[in-house]
Formats: sequence, C-alpha cells, structure tokens
Amino acid sequence: MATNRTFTMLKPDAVANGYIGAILEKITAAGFRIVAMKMTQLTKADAEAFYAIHAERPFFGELVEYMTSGPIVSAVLEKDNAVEDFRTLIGATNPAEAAEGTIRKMYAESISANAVHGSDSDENAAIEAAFHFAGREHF
Ligand code: IDP
Ligand code: MG
Repeated sequence: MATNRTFTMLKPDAVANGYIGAILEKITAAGFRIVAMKMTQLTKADAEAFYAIHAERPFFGELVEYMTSGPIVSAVLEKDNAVEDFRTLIGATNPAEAAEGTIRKMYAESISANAVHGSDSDENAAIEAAFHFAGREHF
C-alpha cells in the first residue's frame, strides 16, 4: 500500500469542547504522521469555498455558519492508505451512526457539529491541503 496524505480539520465543536489533545492522540496512535498543522478561524468566504460542492444542499447555510463559529485545527496527515484509513478512524458523518471507538462516535455532538473532517479522495486531499496550507507550511 502506498504512503499518501489526507487532510483533516478538528472542527469548532471539537476545539471548543477541549478535545484537540485527545483527538490528535487517537490520530497518531492509529499510525498517522502529522506533516503540517495549525489553528485558524475560517471566514464565511473560506467556508463557502471549501464546501462549494455542497452549495445546493439544504444544510449548506447551517454548515457555513457552524464552520465559521470558532477556531479549527487543520492538518495534513501521512500514512499508508491515508484517505481510506482516516475515514474509517473518524466514522460515519452522523455520529449517531458512527461505529464504536471512532472519533465521531466519541467526540462529535451532532451530524453538523461532527468533530472532524476527513478528505474523501487523494485528489480532494491535495486540493484541501493546498487550500489551507502554503507550500512552505508542509513537508
Ligand atoms: P463527511 O464530512 O462525512 O464527508 P459530507 O456529506 O461531505 O460528510 O458533509 C460535509 C459536512 O456537512 C459534514 O461533515 C457535516 O458537518 C455537514 N453535514 C452533512 N450532512 C448534514 C446534514 O444532513 N445536516 C447538517 N449538516 C450536515
Ligand atoms: Mg465529505
């Protein structure tokens, strides 16, 4: 299996609830190497651009409002099979449906405030990492 990268955000609920350390511990314990990381707060324009694929969905306004409501921690992670393995580690979008032991099951509040983002493909991981990080910020 090739070593590749995924992109994650610890979302505003996870940061506000004090779960940065616990979630990063689970991520590194699962074998992911953190290759870039920082704390930021998205503007409305940032969140609309990042989630543009969901612009027509009924929850888009709620999603943008939520994602701009407080600071986030964004990171680029490296591991064999990173995208798929990270989606498994975080669990289903709706924490009520997420498997036991997954990050969303343990730390998410709701389907909207669901603690973490994980890229859904290698292509989107590269696009999302480039959206959040300058080239000099990751290695
Ligand atoms: P994912 O984060 O598991 O890939 P997506 O379907 O790509 O899920 O949705 C992006 C984000 O939009 C979710 O993580 C969640 O924060 C929010 N979201 C998705 N579906 C709903 C919904 O039905 N109601 C409210 N927010 C939603
Ligand atoms: Mg998605």
